Amino acid sequence: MNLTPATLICGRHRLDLSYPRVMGILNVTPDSFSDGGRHVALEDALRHGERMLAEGAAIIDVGGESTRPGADEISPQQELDRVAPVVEALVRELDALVSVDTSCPEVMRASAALGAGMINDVRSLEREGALAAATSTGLPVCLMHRQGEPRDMQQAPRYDVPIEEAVADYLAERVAACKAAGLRSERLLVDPGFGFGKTVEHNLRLLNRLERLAALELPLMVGMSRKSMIGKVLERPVEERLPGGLALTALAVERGARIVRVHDVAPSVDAVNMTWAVLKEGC
Ligand code: 9MG
Repeated sequence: MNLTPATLICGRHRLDLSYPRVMGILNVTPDSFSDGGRHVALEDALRHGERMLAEGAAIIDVGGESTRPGADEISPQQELDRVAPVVEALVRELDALVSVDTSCPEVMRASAALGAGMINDVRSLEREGALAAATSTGLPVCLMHRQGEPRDMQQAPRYDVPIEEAVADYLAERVAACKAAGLRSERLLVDPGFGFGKTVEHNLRLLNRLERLAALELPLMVGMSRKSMIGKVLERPVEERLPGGLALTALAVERGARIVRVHDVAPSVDAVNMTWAVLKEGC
């Protein structure tokens, strides 16, 4: 029986997940790996968010800390200074459903107060104070698997069990920790964390076995857009990874993903909708 909730309550917004949705990436980092920090200025960020919504994004994911391999951590205040004005403007001017990509308790609380509707934490609320902060916001939280920290995670990733088992076990553990802290499962999503402490082979196998995560009975989110797994398989630089990414998106949806986090919203919405049109006929 699939107990995955069809609707997430995201503050003022309801997010229907009875079909797959697209989350648009809005990096507000000066060193963002794929947009070169072009959206740091508030007006640029707002227009970029507006365009992604017009192209069919259901959620805008705003992040102020770069999580690309090798990136250094920044202070909570630096992160807040980057993220808060953008969250506020997207909510106030566009009434957008904003997800905040953060591991920082202060940023979670402040973003929720500004009207954000979701928390996306690549560290699965492991940072001190993050579990309590996320619980207090009342917002849904995406828990993501990773091995190591962005600074060193790609140095020599290895696992003692098949990657899909390692990821499923870790996520099950974090879900249990959230429930023990009072964060109900209706507010949780899970993400295998493609590229976070994984070799290309790990990433490919994980996508192949994505259905293993269905056992968690929570909405599944994935992010593969422009990542190096595409670059390495196809030998493409970052600006030529869209076709490879669309293929991965279609496969992820076929294997149960309900949110796909992407840079290129318009083609991804088409890929998701086309894949879903086929899958619906099998229901
Ligand atoms: C912030 N971020 C970068 N990559 C990501 C991914 O694959 N999933 C999630 N949830 N967040 C990500």
